[in-house]
Amino acid sequence: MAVERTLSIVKPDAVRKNLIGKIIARFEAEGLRPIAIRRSWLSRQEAEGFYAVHKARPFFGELCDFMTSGPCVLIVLEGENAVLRNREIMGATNPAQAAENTLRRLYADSIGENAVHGSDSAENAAIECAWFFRTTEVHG
Ligand code: IDP
Ligand code: MG
Repeated sequence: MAVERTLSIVKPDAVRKNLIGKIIARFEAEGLRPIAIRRSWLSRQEAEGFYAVHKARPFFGELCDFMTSGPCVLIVLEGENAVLRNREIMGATNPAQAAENTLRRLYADSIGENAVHGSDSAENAAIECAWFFRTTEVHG
């Protein structure tokens, strides 16, 4: 297995519920190392660019409204198999279908407001980390 990097976001719903520390502690407990962190209130342009792949989906407007509804926390995670590990820790997109003890099962309210983001491939992880962080801000 290879050491990878992936982008995690503690979404605005989880920030509002004061869950930043719990979520980061979970990543650390699972062996994923936060190597860059920034609390940020995304602009419309940042949210729409980040989710551009979903532009044609019916929920795109709702998703961008939600992601700009308050501050979030942007995190680059590093570790063995980090992309897949983070997806396993997050659980399914819809919290009703997420496995026991996953972050979304524990903390999410709905398929839209689902507590965390995680890159879905190594290729997208590189693009997403670069969308929010300069290389000089990421220190493994
Ligand atoms: P993922 O976050 O598990 O990778 P994606 O399919 O990439 O799921 O969708 C991106 C985000 O868009 C989801 O995390 C969720 O916030 C939102 N989303 C996905 N499907 C729906 C939906 O059917 N209704 C409303 N929002 C949705
Ligand atoms: Mg996705």
